[in-house]
Amino acid sequence: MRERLEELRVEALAKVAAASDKKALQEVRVAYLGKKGPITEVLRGMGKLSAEERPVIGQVANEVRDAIKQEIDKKEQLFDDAEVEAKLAAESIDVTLPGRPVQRGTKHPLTAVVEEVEDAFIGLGFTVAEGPEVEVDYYNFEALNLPKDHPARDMQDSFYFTEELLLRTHTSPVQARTMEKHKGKGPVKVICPGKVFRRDDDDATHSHQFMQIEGLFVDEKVRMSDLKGVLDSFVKSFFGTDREIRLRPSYFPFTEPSVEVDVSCGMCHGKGCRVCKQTGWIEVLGAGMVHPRVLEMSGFDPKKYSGFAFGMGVERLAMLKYDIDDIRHFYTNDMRFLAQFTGA
Ligand code: 2U9
Repeated sequence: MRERLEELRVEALAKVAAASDKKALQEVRVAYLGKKGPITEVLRGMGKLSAEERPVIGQVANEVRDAIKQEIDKKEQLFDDAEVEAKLAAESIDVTLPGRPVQRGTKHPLTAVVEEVEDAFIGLGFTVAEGPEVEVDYYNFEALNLPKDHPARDMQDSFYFTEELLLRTHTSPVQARTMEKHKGKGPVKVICPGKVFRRDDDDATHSHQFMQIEGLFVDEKVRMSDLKGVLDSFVKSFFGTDREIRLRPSYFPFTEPSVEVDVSCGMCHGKGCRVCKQTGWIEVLGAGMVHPRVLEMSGFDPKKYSGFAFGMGVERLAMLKYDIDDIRHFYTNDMRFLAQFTGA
């Protein structure tokens, strides 16, 4: 019986050593240590042994059982440890991996241009004023000396909500509202940037929505030469100190006299090229002395006060400054276009 037990020990330990996973180990455990296993069988047959043999064989049987159990437990622990290790390795984070690059946004070129224009005028004592994009007929037209029968009020040219309500066609109503707030007392010195809307077919130079910056200075004894000095200073700050301006007579209902303002061509310096269409000059602004009726309608006495006003298209400024050939680039959000304006 002792030999049989030793054989079982060798056999079981060999199977433990050969077990490649926990399932195989459990099979060994059931086969050798289970109720129907060979060791239990030996222990059951002990009744047939003599009184001297019984404790000796009992002790050997217990030793063999304990040795097998110990080996199984030991190997099971190894499998458990390996399982935990594998899990930890699979879930580990490599903190040394470089981060994924984040694409940084840039200012929209129109925002950058508006801010640059604002800075130039703030330096000349202007403040920035804003107003509603949905405007009433009175501020958009009437207060600007555009009476009911004026062609600019044609339903075909503006986006109307009702007969009285429309998307503003220029930022001029903001100046009219600002003058009204000052209750007839100067000075008023503001620039008004913002979106404006006109019913137009979009093409390379026209957009049904675009941005304007307009300016207004009303005080006692404001003269045309003040206008010229302010615009010359702005043009030199925005386009460069080597640029000149010239004024040509024009017509706007809200200013009298009115002028178109040209800037000398930065490409050919007056010689004539494709940019200035061989003239040496590029039109950038409209301006003039505020019409006395416009002053009056917003509560200012035209005998005491005078003023100048000007207006410019932001897209046009940006197109000239950055040599952009199509206004639609500003509104189609092509990243290859936008990413060129890094603000540097
Ligand atoms: C008030 C009084 C006068 C604003 C002015 C212009 C001349 C002008 C255009 C330039 C290109 C608009 O973007 S554009 O199409 N603007 O030429 N705007 S004077 O005059 C005002 C405004 C408000 C109370």
